[in-house]
Amino acid sequence: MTDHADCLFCKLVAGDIPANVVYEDDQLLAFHDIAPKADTHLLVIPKRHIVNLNDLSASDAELMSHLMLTIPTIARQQQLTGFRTITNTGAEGGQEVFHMHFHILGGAQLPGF
Ligand code: IU
Repeated sequence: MTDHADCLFCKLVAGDIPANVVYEDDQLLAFHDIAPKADTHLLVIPKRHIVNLNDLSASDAELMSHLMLTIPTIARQQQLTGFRTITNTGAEGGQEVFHMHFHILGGAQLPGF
C-alpha cells in the first residue's frame, strides 16, 4: 500500500508536481493523464488520500456522490458527448497508482467493452 508521503497524486494535489488541471474544487482534482489512452484521457481524484474503492467507508458517501456527479460536468466542459469511466482497484485490477482515480476516456469513438 502506498504511503501518503510517497503518493504521486498527493504531490499533484499539493502542487509539488505540475499537472495539466482541468477541474478543481475543495474535494476533487481532475487533470490530463500523462500517457493518454484515448483522444481525451482525464483522471479525477479525491484530494484526500484514498487508496481505492476497497478503502472507502460509509463516511465517504457524500464525497463519492460528489465525485460521480462531477464526472459528467467535467466531460461536458471538455466537449465530450460520450465517454468511458473506469477505476482500477488493486494490483490485480490493474491499479498502478494507489491513490483512487477515475479515468475519463473519450474524444473519439471507443471500441465496445
Ligand atoms: P491506473 O488505473 O492506476 O493504472 O492508472 C494510473 C494512471 O496514472 C495511468 O493512466 C498513468 O498514465 C497515469 N499517470 C499520470 O497521469 N501521471 C503520472 O505521473 C503517472 C501516471 I507515474
